[in-house]
Amino acid sequence: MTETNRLGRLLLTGAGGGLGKVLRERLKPYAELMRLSDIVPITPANESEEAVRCDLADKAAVDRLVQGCDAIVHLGGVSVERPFEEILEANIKGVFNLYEGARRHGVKRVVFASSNHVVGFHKQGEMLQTDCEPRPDGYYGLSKAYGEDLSRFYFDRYGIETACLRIGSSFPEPKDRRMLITWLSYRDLAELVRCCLFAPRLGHTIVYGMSANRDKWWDNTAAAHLGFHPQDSSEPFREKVEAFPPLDAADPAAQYQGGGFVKAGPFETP
Ligand code: NAI
Ligand code: 15L
Repeated sequence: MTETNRLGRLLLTGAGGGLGKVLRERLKPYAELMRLSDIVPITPANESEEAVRCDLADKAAVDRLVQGCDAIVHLGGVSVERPFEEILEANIKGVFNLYEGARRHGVKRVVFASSNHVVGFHKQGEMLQTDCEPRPDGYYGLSKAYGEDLSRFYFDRYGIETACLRIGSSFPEPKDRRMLITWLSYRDLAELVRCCLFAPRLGHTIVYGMSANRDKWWDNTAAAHLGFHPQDSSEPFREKVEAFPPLDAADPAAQYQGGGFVKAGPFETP
């Protein structure tokens, strides 16, 4: 990847989702053409966009999707805790299909939306480095841990560079006390992705996606080469969030970094 600030064709998976809609707009200046993909239909806004409807679990379709792209921002998949069978298709087979496509078509850089749920069973208040022990808090977190390991393999074996973004909570504003710590503003998200797309050397990097919040559980020192400097903070929302009573201290959602995800399921199968 050269030190330029504009790509040819950028593939954005999950373009119909919450963060996909945000990045579709905010990454526009950095690509001649955005290939927008999702399992739901998307309409291109103008000639700088093309839309490809595709199920990530469909290997042949993903292979065609990836062809001709210069870089990939991979957001597509199941984004919450769900039964294993759903996660398996969209997230585990999906990320494998994507990297196989990248290998076959010579795409050399991927930004992968991983998640804080890779480390969700660490205790709140613990300070985690990017190379800490993964402690996934469910099938969803496990699928993101798989994506992180898979991308490491594709870097070691095929030289495909990846940034794994362990995104905290990226929403218009933090919704609860936990999110005062895990919040990533949309502006900071877009800047983080931009840094990953254009860093002269990416290699295989894991980075936590959080704004410059007052309290922190995550240390991004090892990802300093990305040059990511968050501008926003959850502080302006503190009063509003803290007007609501805190969770009971015995609630696992108040004890572990993954919050409510740590008590989702089990999903009984008939
Ligand atoms: P979202 O659920 O709004 O978007 C995900 C998109 O993926 C949806 O548009 C959905 O239709 C698409 N999708 C689902 N299954 C698919 C399949 N089989 N084939 C193709 N597309 C499929 O989620 P959101 O919030 O936009 O998150 C984007 C990514 O970032 C996800 O990978 C999520 O796991 C990750 N993330 C998001 C966080 C957040 O705070 N928003 C936090 C941590 C990670
Ligand atoms: C995630 O990984 C989810 O995709 C998102 O919906 C939030 O729940 C977020 O983590 C979070 O932990 O707040």
